[in-house]
Amino acid sequence: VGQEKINTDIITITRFLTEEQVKVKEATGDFTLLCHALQFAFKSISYYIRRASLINLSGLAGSSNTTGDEQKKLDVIGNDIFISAMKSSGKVRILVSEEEEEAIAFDEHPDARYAVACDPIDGSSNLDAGVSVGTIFGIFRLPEGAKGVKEDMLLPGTELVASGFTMYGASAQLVMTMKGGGVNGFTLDSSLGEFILTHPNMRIPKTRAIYSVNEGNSLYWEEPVKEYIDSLKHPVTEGGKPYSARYIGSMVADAYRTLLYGGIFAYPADKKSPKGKLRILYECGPMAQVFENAGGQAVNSKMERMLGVVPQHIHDRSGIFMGSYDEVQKVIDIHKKHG
Ligand code: AHM
Ligand code: MG
Repeated sequence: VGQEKINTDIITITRFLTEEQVKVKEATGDFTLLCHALQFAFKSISYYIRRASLINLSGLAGSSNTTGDEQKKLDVIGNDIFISAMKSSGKVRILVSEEEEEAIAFDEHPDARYAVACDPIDGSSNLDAGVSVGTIFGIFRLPEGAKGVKEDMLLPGTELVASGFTMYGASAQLVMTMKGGGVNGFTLDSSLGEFILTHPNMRIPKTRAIYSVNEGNSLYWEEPVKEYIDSLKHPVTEGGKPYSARYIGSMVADAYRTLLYGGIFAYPADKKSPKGKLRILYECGPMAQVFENAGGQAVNSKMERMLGVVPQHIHDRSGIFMGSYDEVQKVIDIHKKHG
């Protein structure tokens, strides 16, 4: 009586990946090593985010990145951590980061077979307020003979061998999926310094009355988007309740909640930003793979499958609607009606 049952058979991410690797006959261990480097980057970034206000890491770095976004000190640190981790893994041929205009080719590893796309700290406008931010990543395997140039990365999300994100919230949560596989969630136990499998085989609920969108942009929305969001707020069925709005403004945090609770997250293309805001390679694509593999859907503003979209350049943008299967279906149906 009163004795707690202690789990002494913990599944760390290292154990998880090792067990996955033996299932794949031709596996060389390269992918597993790459993932080790990835999770180390997540731990380091998490560490600096938690200490930011104590060690003067809040605020701007005094520069702006390629897209003119002002860079925060932590954006710079997160980017540097990520680049070193990928480089030192020896398994990455080329890396695209939101913070770098050009792709970074690791010519010192000419035989490395992987290409990685990342947003090292997504949602950085939330950083100084201590609100959750995250890292998003997507991993491609390069075809034989790839030269390690940025054009190698202009691939649709269907080519992603793995992707996911880490949310730096009350705890660090790593969500990861592999091509054709399920979605698994790990929580960083900071005293052990290990990501522990806490959310095996995550499935997104089929429906849920929650929507997540920056409604301040509604002036610029196209008709079908306006009609869709209106329909959520003014249910036509008798006794129907309007949806709840939840918008953090950190894609990773909004996505994580949507994955767990269900609902829809949208950042539509609009009259002001006809290509949308979020990036295909390291925001929309990886998220779409996670949501599809968890049983949800993800489409762009033309209602095309997000994973099928091929970026025209490495920082190309897209509108996105992603979430519960049935919630995204409603968006698709309304758009179809408009023709
Ligand atoms: P960032 O990569 O510069 O941080 O911008 C991406 C973020 C997403 O996390 C979030 O979904 C979106 O921008 C919020 O944009 P807005 O402030 O326009 O609502
Ligand atoms: Mg971003």
